Amino acid sequence: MADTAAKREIDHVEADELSPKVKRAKVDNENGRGEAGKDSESENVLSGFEISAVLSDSAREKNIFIHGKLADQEAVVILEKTPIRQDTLTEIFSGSRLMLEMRNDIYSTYRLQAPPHLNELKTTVVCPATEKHVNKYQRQESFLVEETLEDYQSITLPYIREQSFSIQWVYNILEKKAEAERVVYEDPDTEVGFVLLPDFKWDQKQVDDLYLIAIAHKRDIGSLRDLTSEHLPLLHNIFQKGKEAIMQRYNLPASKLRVYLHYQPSYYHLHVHFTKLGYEAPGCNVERAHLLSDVIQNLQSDPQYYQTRTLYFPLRADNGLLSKFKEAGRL
Ligand code: GTA
Repeated sequence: MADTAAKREIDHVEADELSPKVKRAKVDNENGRGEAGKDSESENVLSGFEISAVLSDSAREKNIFIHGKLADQEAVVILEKTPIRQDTLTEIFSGSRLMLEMRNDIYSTYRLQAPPHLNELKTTVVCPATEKHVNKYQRQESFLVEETLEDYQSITLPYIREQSFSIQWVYNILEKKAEAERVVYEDPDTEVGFVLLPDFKWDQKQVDDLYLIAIAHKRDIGSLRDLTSEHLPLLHNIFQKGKEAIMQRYNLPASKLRVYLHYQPSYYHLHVHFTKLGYEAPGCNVERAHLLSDVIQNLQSDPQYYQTRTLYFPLRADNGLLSKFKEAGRL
């Protein structure tokens, strides 16, 4: 029953409530063009991609992470099959080629070749990719780390000051040098303002896997650890206005959203993840995701909560920070 209700809701959102921009993107995609489709249509930058290794793949998630070289530069390419949209079903059934594989009693299986524009792969390219990118996407064992405040100051902080990923892409968004046309909502205030836009993991074709990020304009908050009660107005603002903007644009109420921060994040500039409840977004598990509503309450009851608590998080086997914890005898 719940599923049917959810599907109906998505139908409704799909058909009626997506913004003109998202609708246009859908139409463009249906015509074989994406929002950035002009580039990919005219030039296949991946035609010369030289594969050196498959970093990981998942039959269940239907994606593959590949390391290789693009014009002599290290690159990571991620290919991912996208969800099947309900509004494309009629065309899939009427416009595809169907090859019978087997028939037995009431059962039969086929290979269905959908029209090319309904058979696309979401493709993400990181180029030039650093060694850290290659490691990040490699399938590895994880270990849970226990970080006291002292560990944070003596191990984590020095490490992230030297080793964290560049956040140039974040500044490009805040300064409208990139993705400006994708912004869903902005509050320009320098203290409590933020930019809300689709995460680059979301292709925006269906709300089923909705994923947006809110990036704070304030530049001096690296992660959860830096938050104090002083930041409550900023957090309240992101929570409230982010939910309102998503309701307005995608007709998705707050009760359908999972709003959280990562600890540790990959990028040390305050940002909040907004994903659809029920969608198992990478990194939404309890050892990494901290619900924004809990963060707000914790800071309300103790202004220094995140500056004093022991925090737990997973690290992959060859993460440099994990080695630092091991060297310090903390693992
Ligand atoms: N709009 O340029 C960008 C951009 N970049 C570089 C990162 N993000 C961006 N969004 C826009 N434009 O949700 C997004 C990321 C992420 C958020 C940063 O910013 O998609 P975080 O600091 O907490 O870091 O959040 P996190 O969660 O580790 O990053 P990420 O990349 O999501 O990695 C988590 C895991 O997700 C990875 O280990 C991998 O298993 C998986 N993953 C990453 N990218 C993809 C992908 N394209 N497809 C499928 N799975 C992916």
